[in-house]
Amino acid sequence: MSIERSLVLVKPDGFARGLTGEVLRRIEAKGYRLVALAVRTASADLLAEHYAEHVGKPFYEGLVEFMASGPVTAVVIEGEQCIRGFRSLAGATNPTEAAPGSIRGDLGRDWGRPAQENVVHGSDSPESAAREIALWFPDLG
Ligand code: D4T
Repeated sequence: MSIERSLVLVKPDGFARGLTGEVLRRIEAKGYRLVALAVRTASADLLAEHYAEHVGKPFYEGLVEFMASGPVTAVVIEGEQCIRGFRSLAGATNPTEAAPGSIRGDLGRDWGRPAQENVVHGSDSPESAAREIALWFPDLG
């Protein structure tokens, strides 16, 4: 058994479009448990830490600007292999290419803006999940 936790974000595009409930519905329908949930607008400092691995990449500035542009819903989910499971639910990073049936494939698209607006984030490894959960939910034991 490998019970994991993952950090999911409904990004500013998904939040603004009223898709938080739909994303949560898919997570719960899959069978994962919600452990913590908060609506907040990320500070520049939080985003710099969250996206530290992308510093210097051509899309970094646009990404951080987009992620600070409005509220997000931050969620900690739990379940066996939920890190890989949620990434599968989310679909490919590029919403134009994400498979129908996935969150990004069904709900995302290219809006012709500098940052890729792809509705959700999900941690990509147990190490990233632990780091990201500590950043977004410092009080969570
Ligand atoms: P996140 O981290 O948001 O779950 O996305 P992924 O894990 O699927 O993708 P990523 O780390 O490669 O990219 C992080 C974030 O940057 C945006 N992005 C990415 C972008 O705006 N332009 C790009 O060219 C790329 C590669 C989308 C997700």
